[in-house]
Parts: sequence; C-alpha cells; structure tokens
Amino acid sequence: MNADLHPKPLTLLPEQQKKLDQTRFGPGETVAETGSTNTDLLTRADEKGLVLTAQHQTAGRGRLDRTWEAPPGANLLFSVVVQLQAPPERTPLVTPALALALVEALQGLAPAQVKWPNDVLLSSGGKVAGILAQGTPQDPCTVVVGMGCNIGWPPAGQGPPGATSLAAAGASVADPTELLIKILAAFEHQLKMLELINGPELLRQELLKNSATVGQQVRVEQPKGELIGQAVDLEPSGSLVVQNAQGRHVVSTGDVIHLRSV
Ligand code: BT5
Repeated sequence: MNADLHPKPLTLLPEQQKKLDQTRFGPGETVAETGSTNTDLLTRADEKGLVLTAQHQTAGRGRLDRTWEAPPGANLLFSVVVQLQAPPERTPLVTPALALALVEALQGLAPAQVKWPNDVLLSSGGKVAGILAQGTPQDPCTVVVGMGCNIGWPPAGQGPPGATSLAAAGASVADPTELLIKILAAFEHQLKMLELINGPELLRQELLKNSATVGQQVRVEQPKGELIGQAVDLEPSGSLVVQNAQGRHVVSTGDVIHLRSV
C-alpha cells in the first residue's frame, strides 16, 4: 500500500493535546487520502474516541448515498467514534450535538446556525458543513460521526448548490487542526449535557437558540411525499415540528428546504 494511504498520528501542539485529553476523544490520526473517513472508522468502531482526519476523500459520503465533495487539502474532513453514556434512543441527537459544537467553535470567526437535521449554515448564507452519523452493529450507544467543514472551498458562487466556505465568507482559518480541537472540545461539552437525565431537553433548548430552521416556512421532502408548512418547534427526540392548515406534523427524517422567514 502507498505510505500516504496509511493513517499517521495527528501532530498536535502541547496545548491542543491538553485540550483533547480533557475530552473522550483521541488518539487523533490523519491520512493523506482515503475513500471516506466514516467508512474507515466503521471498521474500527471498537477504538472508542478515535479521531480520523483526511486531506482528501475519494468517496466522501453524505446521507442517502449522496456524495460529499472537497478538493484535496482544502477543507476539514474528519470522523470520530463516539460512545454515548446514555440510553441508545439518544444516539440520533449526536448529530445536532456536533452541529452545535461547530457553531460554538466558529464563534468570533463566522456566525453560524444549525439547519435541521444535519447541516450548519453561515448566518451570511450557505451550507458550510454537513454531518453524517452512522450506527455500529456492535453497540447501539456507539456511533461513527463525520463532519465536512468547508474552510477553503468552494469559492463564492461555486461548488454544490447552496454551499459556501469560511474563505468565501472572508473568515480565514490558519490552522485547521486548531479548529478541529475547538470543535471536539465543544462536542464533548454538548455530549456531557446530552448525557444528563434531562439531556435531550437541554439540547433542545440550545438548538432552539441556534436554529436556522425553526421559524422558517419550509418544504420537507420525505420518501412518502412532501410537506409544506411553518417549522415551529423541535422535540426532545430531535424531530422537527411543522405546522400547516392540516395540523401539526412531527418529522423525524427528511430534507428541509427553507422557503422564507415568517
Ligand atoms: C451531509 O449529507 O451533509 C453529510 C456530509 C458529511 C461529510 C463528512 S466528511 C467526513 C465524513 N466522511 C464521509 O464520508 N462523510 C463525512 P447530506 O445532507 O446528504 O448532503 C449532501 C449534499 O450536500 C450533496 O448531495 C450535495 O448537494 C451537497 N454537498 C456536497 N459536498 C458539499 C460541500 N462540500 N459543501 C456543501 N454542500 C455539499
């Protein structure tokens, strides 16, 4: 195998290592090129806490077999093996917990909000990050969760429809590893909160404060059809509540298109 395809230890500054040591995450590894960091960690799900970043993914994955695009070396691409110390029905909330962690990590750099169910949008507009969580067959409380965060790509007006990057918004990230450590520290904080007895409700409150979706007129696309209405609330389970003339609908999966603010 080409040496570049072997993961190597992630080089961290002493203060970065110290921050990581205060979380459930680590060790960190990095690889020049791989198919998908999520797919790699699904085969290593017994290595709890393992963090894998890639300079390039040749088969980066989104939900529902969609692809995640990023040119080599341009963006932050990583996955982690997360063990949640909470009932397994809370594992879907790992996705919004990571989304909130990115919003927190971007504070002071670029204001951002969480778009239901798995995106982070810049407040100036555009999808800056997507999250993919995948369950592991071995343990219902262990999930592999990956994030693609657009640091340098795409430039304004390019890339997938609706995408943006920190660079396009004028925010420069000198050290992507520093951003990764900030995200992991904030993720640990969110997971600790989620693990409290009333964790789902606490997370819901945080999400409501940082939601790009609640308050919007939305179109929800689901396999069974589409639903148009106003996104009015989130449930502690993570589901989105949409209100229209037909009533109140609790949506647990689907794609959301924001139509306009109301
Ligand atoms: C996601 O899926 O947004 C989840 C993306 C997760 C990517 C990370 S990278 C590290 C780890 N390893 C992986 O293999 N995956 C994870 P979804 O909601 O299905 O959105 C996918 C859609 O976003 C695509 O169909 C495109 O339209 C769009 N897209 C693709 N690349 C993008 C990018 N770089 N920025 C913004 N949008 C993008």
